[in-house]
Amino acid sequence: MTGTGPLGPDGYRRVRGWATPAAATARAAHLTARYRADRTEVVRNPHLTAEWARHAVRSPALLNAVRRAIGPDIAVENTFLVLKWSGRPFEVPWHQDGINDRIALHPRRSVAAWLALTDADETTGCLRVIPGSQHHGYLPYGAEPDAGAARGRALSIAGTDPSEARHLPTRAGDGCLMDVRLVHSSASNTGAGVRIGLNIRFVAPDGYTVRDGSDPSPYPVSGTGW
Ligand SMILES: O=C(O)CCC(=O)C(=O)O
Repeated sequence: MTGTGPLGPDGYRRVRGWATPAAATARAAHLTARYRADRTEVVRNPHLTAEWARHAVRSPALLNAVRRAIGPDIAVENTFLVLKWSGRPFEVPWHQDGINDRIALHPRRSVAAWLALTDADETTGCLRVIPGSQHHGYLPYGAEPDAGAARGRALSIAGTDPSEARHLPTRAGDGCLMDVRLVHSSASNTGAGVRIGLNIRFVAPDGYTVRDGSDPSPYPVSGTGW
């Protein structure tokens, strides 16, 4: 499916204040203490196990922005927390969030979110996006055998031109929404301190097609259409 989509011509929008900077930073400090010993890089579906993540996916500032994009009935399709440790190679390759071997998200009925728990900039591995890339629809992808911690999940898109990329430096407590077709990536953290972000896929009731027969079990966060 091609076309501009629910987030305008660039394919992404900033989200301000899903948490206060102090609250986001305090949560990041807890997570850093918890995961530092084994340098955990990806925690899958924390919204199913951790109160702070259940709270984050329901943040009013975030849900209001998601409602504007896809309507009032919203569920979380999945989440994962990404921790990029300073000096440790972990690059997320160019990919689109809305398509993989398991599921296809419908671009006008789903949206991806990235929430910063720490400040993120070019040196610590903030998001990089190709503005407008959603216009091309879903692109052919391949498995990325050695793709950092998205390990086993990451996809790469051949032919992405990094010179078209825009970095999205983001303060702790802010974030962004992305069209599920937007091509994006993030580099390794070569700066000081850990960089932590929560990735969320939001769907409307008719916002996805399961491709492999698995059970999608969406987690409702808004509306009555579930
Ligand atoms: O947290 C990051 O650096 C980006 C991860 C990402 O783009 C994704 O998992 O889809």
